Amino acid sequence: MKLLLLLILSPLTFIAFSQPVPADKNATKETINLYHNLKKLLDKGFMIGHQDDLAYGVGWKYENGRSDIKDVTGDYPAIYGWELGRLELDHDVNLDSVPFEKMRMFIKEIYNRGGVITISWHLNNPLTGKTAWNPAPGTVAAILPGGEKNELYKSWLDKIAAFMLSLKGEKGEYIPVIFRPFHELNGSWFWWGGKNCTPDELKQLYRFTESYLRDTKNVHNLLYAYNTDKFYSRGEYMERYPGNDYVDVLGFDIYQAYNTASNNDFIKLAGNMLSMLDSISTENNKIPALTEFGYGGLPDSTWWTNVLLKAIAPYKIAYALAWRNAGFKGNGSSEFYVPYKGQVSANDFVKFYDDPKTLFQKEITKENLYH
Ligand code: BMA
Repeated sequence: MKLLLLLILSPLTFIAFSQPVPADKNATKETINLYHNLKKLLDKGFMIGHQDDLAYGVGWKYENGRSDIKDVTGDYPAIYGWELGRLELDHDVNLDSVPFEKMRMFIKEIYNRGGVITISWHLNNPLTGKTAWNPAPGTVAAILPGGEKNELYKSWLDKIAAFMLSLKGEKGEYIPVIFRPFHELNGSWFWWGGKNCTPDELKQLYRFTESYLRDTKNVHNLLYAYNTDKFYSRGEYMERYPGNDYVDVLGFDIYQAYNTASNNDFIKLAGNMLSMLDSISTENNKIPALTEFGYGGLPDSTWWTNVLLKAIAPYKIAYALAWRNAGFKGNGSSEFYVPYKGQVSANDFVKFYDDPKTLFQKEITKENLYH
């Protein structure tokens, strides 16, 4: 008995049995629960998600309860992406015209039914005042402490903090969010990406941003996602990694047609990346995810089961998030990444939905991810 007690209390035993914790050591109870449950979920399958799913789809906007994924499958996605670009400028709507007030309501609705929320931020370039796609050299250095735009950047983070802290459930608890700032960080199209700053500057920016939100603004309902674009080696993936103390989710973005030519190319490229992500995540005890994907216009009627599912099924990922169904634009072009009713890949999407590995809202509600 004494021996047993000794074993239970010994610090070594404690270390051996203590579970990893989120990057934010003071994360709220619901955020910690989400973190552990996302890890457990890896053995079951992957949540399928969609950017702006409840706000609009192909041919409609702001229709109560509507979702292109629900129109096709009868069920909502399990995870939803939202975007804060232009919140930093005090605009009422984001860069894709979604009102922040509506976004807040959608997020509460999703949380109430047990769904998961992830948020990106295509923030403007704080140095030039132009968009996120203005890769002016020196921008990252300018917003770090000591830089001429650090105060401005902090005032932008104040607005992000206020938004995150305005997300509350029915008991007043903060709604957990997977925040993925500075996404596609190895590509050079955003001011924070690729050759537009040094790897060390990006690491400093990531750490500064997180410490400011967490320790200065007391935001404790965030899990943090580190997110590259396509990559070809572990070295490339980790080159800008801010460190295990700053990251919970490891992911990358991939688009067919844009990043790869054929179906086989996509399966191969995604497979190579997922296999590297799998081992990096296991070694660092992180949650792997496909943070953004798509095949614009979905011209292939069996893409979901014949390409995407084949690419991801052999690997463990917590979720895969399809990009937004912006719909038809004035110039006759269109942008969408999940089928709408009648779209050529809609029937195949239902097969994809029926696959035991893909998890949508009905399955995820049962998982009680916040408890
Ligand atoms: C891009 C496109 C744009 C959009 C931007 C930010 O991939 O969807 O239309 O403005 O993302 O959400």
